[in-house]
Formats: sequence, structure tokens, C-alpha cells
Amino acid sequence: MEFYFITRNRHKLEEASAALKPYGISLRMPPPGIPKLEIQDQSLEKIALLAARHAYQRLLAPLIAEDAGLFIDALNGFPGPYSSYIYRTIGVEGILRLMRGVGNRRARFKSAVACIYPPYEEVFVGVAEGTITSSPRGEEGFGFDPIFIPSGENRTFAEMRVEEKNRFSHRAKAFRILGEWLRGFRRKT
Ligand code: ITT
Repeated sequence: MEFYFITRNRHKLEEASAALKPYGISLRMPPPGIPKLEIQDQSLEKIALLAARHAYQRLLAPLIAEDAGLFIDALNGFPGPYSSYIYRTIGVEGILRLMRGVGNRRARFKSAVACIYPPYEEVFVGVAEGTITSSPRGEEGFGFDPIFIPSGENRTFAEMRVEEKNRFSHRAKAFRILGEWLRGFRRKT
């Protein structure tokens, strides 16, 4: 089984591909000229679904789009659905500045994975609970990985290889639920 994965982020592609491998599902990036629609909304599920529908109108093939974000308790869930923009503007250092002197470091990553597998449309969600560090650590991964420690670990996501990050990550959880759902179809056919 093969799906297009509508993303420009190669790290996401690598993580999602590793999570889906046990299900015999492979992912590939869309051909050039298929941009990912990025609407502004409070709901990651809606952002992912609209991006998937938009790409499907052009590709007419089974596909997946994901939207993810970091939700920090002490900042009332900021940057949440705006994580991509906030990463590009104030970045990791900006978030650490906002968190300076803040005792409550709890945060979670959330991933919404929208799949169009005609005639079906489904959205799967994965969450990784954790805490925000006081300084960046690690070179792996992308985005806010250097400042996020998943619960039950003492390393940041950026100090882990893909397979290790996938034991905890929001993305791997959502993609594994997708893998189980698709496996159900194969049993029926
Ligand atoms: P595409 O839209 O092309 O898929 P993106 O990186 O812009 O790639 P999102 O729109 O889902 O992805 O943006 C979410 C942002 O949240 C992303 O830019 C990161 O800064 C952050 N983020 C999401 N998942 C993350 C993860 O696993 N590790 C670190 N940061 C993550």
C-alpha cells in the first residue's frame, strides 16, 4: 500500500514512514506543484483535513496530510495550531524566553493525521505528554524537539534517534492508529 504524504518536512516523512513500516504501508512526497494548504484555525484536525481534501482535488489518489503543534500549559496552550509560524518567527529561543522563571513546565505535542482513502476520510490524533527544558539539548529531529522531554524520559526528542522518538511521539501514535485502521481493510478484502 502506498500513500502520498502532503508535507514539505522530510523529518515528518521519515518518522511517519518508520511508524507505518510494520503495517506494510509506504509514503512518498507529492510531485512538485502540489502545495500543502495551510489554513488558520484552532483545530489541528480541521487544518489537516482541509489540507488533505485540497491536495486530493489535484492528485485524485490516496493521501495523508498532518498538522501538529506544541501546547504549553503555562502559556494557555500557546503556540498550539500556530506552532509552525511561531517556530519560524521567535523560534526555540523565543519560547524559552517566554518560559523564563515559569515553574509549571508541562506541555504536550499533538498530531492530527488526515487520510483520504476513497470513499473514506478519517482523522487520527496522537498526543505526547512532557515538559519544556530550560535550555535546548540535542541535534536530532526538528522544530521544538530540543526543548521537549517526553514523560518517562530524561532526554529531549532531539537527543533521540527516530526509532526512539517514535516510542513516545504524538506523530508515531497517530500514524500507528492509522496503520491499524488500514489493516482492518486488508482483513476484509
Ligand atoms: P508541513 O506543514 O509541510 O507538513 P511543518 O513542519 O510546517 O510541515 P506543521 O504545519 O504541522 O508542520 O507545523 C507544526 C510545527 O510544530 C512545526 O513546524 C514544528 O515547529 C512543530 N512540531 C510539530 N511536530 C513536531 C515534532 O515532532 N518535533 C518538534 N517540533 C514539532
